[in-house]
Amino acid sequence: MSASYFAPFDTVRFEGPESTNDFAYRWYDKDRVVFGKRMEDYLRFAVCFWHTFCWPGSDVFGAGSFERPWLAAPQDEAAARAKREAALSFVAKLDLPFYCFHDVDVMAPADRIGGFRDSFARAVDHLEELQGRYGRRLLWGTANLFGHPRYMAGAATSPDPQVYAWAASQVRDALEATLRLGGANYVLWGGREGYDTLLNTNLATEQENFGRFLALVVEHKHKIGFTGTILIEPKPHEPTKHQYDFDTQTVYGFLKRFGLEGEVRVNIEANHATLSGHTFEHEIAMARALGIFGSIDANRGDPQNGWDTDQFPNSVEDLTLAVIEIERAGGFTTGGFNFDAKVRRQSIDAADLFHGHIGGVDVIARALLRAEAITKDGQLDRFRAERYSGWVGEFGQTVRTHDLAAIADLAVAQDLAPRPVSGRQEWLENLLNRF
Ligand code: XLS
Ligand code: CA
Ligand code: CA
Repeated sequence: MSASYFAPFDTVRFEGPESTNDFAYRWYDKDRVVFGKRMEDYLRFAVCFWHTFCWPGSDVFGAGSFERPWLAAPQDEAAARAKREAALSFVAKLDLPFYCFHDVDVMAPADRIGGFRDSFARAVDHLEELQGRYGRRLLWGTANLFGHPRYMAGAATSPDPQVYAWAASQVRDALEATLRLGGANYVLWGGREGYDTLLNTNLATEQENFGRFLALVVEHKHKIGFTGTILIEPKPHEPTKHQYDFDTQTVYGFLKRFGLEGEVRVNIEANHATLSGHTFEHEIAMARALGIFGSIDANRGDPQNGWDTDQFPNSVEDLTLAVIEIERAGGFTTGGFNFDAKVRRQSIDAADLFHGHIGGVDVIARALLRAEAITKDGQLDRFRAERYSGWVGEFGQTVRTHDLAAIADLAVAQDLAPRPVSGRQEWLENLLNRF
């Protein structure tokens, strides 16, 4: 009931823009070299377990609409096995290199801590075997510290130290599993690390506990010899009213406070960026400027909806700006593009899972080609460099190195009258539209 679910579909291959095959890539040509790397190595695509194999198509008003055999069966070890088989076989059918999971996504549910650990351990053994069989790799692992009712008031920020300890057990096991499976990163998304009301919340205690938890995770990572990257995934709200990892700049302040800015980077999700009132490229540019760019969760929101709709990306224009920023950051090191995206509730067929991923892959591949053309053209980068060129001249150097009074004296002595210079926004927008 598992690998056979995708059996009617052939492996998706590159056929070029003229192809009439709905199950082919038009732009993602994995061996084509862009920015000096094979597309597959540059983009490092991953498929996620939670939206694609665990979510049944339910919403707050209605039940699951998808017919996935492993979800219809009782949620026991056999169903979990079937789900894992289906998942890895699907990643192979898409011919994408990576996948991502939360502990609870891949295992049969268990409530007591001992049973939970055993069930997860069985899942990890099986995943190791499947990775070998299907030739797929783990982009990142994580622990789900938000789904179970015990986490309703947070995990590392829970008022209850027993909940904190449960979370520590899950993170230890998920981190060690990530190491064993050769994962490139470990993600921490603070889904309920925030509050619903200040009336019952001690902000100071919660943030101290949160910072210490992160420090403990980093310490354990070094202890076990995990050389991948620890990533925090910012999100401003949802499920809670306010989340502490609000956006990239806030996360950086938090890392600085706990002395972890050299240890932890960010996993930027497009829809979380827009929920925080920023653009996707703003978050990447900010991470780059602060030296903490790590990885991407690719998706999009709906401009008319104020929540996390997690739709597949479909705008080459938006993605081009994101890829330009990624290239400016030097490209991915351990990170990649994870599809944290789900098909719509009415897209109930196995075929829809292919359409969603194929579309997302092609949009990003096309954006990559466009970003390369814009970067090679050079006008965009030259304009920006020229705009700041005063800072490399003699006057700029003096301003950079003197104290406030000396700079002020210089302004007075030279009777300065700086001339406003056009920012040329419309010209820059026109320039981009030529590609
Ligand atoms: C939810 C988040 C979550 C993280 C991993 O909004 O995107 O799925 O990526 O816990
Ligand atoms: Ca995400
Ligand atoms: Ca999301």
